[in-house]
Amino acid sequence: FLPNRHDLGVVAVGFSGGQTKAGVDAAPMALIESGLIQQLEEDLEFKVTYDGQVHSYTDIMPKDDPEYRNMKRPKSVSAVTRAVSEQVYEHASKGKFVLTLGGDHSIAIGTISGTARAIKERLGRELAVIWVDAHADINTPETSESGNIHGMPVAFLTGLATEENEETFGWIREDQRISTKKLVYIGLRDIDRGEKKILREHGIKAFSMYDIDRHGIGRVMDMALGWIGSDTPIHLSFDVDALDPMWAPSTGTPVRGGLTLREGDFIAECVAETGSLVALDLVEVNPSLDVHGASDTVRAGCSIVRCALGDTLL
Ligand code: 6HN
Ligand code: MN
Ligand code: MN
Ligand code: MN
Repeated sequence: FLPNRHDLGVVAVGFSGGQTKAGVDAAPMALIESGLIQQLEEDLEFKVTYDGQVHSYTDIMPKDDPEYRNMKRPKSVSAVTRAVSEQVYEHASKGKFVLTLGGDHSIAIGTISGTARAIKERLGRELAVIWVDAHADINTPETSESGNIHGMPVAFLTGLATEENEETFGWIREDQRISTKKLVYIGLRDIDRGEKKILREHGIKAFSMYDIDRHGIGRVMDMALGWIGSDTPIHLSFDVDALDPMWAPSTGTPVRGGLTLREGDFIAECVAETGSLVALDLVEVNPSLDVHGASDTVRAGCSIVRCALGDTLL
């Protein structure tokens, strides 16, 4: 089922509307300017399909976008993620590996729905998702304390949150969703009360920072991949705030006590090693939040992408 190992589709999503801090939309350009795509082509010998633009989707975002069901900018996020879903599906349905550069984490509503649909159509298989993050991003509009949709993508993707209305995520169909049984979290350390209840009630597999300290990252990866099972297509959604702010300070919702740079790369390497990775998101890099220069965070992001694509495997 593997995508052609050397065909890579890149989608650059300059979108920040899933949260309230400006700047995360500048991440794709910062990552690309630091040489990421060139490295994938030259060092990893990928045949890259990239339209050469960072999409901002301004033409499809309504000017009037009031709060609805406690969600901030619901129509904009819905329209953008719907467009992203089509872009990702376009690549994935042709058997390409898909790399999406965000953008805030709300865009995963688009990326994962696009991959899930393509994998179902092409292979009749269910997609597994590894969500690496300090946060669970599984709030429903009702449990969310912030109203920011980047804290809700997993709820929409699993069907825990649903909507009738086309223009506020009603476009998400069954074949674009994922199962809570095929979802694994790594790196959690800041989970809202409502989210904790959801994780428990649905028996969702989660490896928190506690588990990483207790067992070590090597055993945690064995357990995470064991839960998914071999020969299952994997979408890796990597929020850079999973890393400790010491390594990745330029992000909108930093939480101390996170992964080391090396643990982040190791997670990506282990997923690469399975040979089952079909898509990767790198999100929440915010170059304008430069604590001591955003270059550390951009470099960390590039490194994770290269590791996930097999750069460091012999
Ligand atoms: N992210 N749980 C908080 C909320 O607002 O719902 C934080 C979400 C952070 C989202 O980092 O992708
Ligand atoms: Mn996130
Ligand atoms: Mn996060
Ligand atoms: Mn919180």
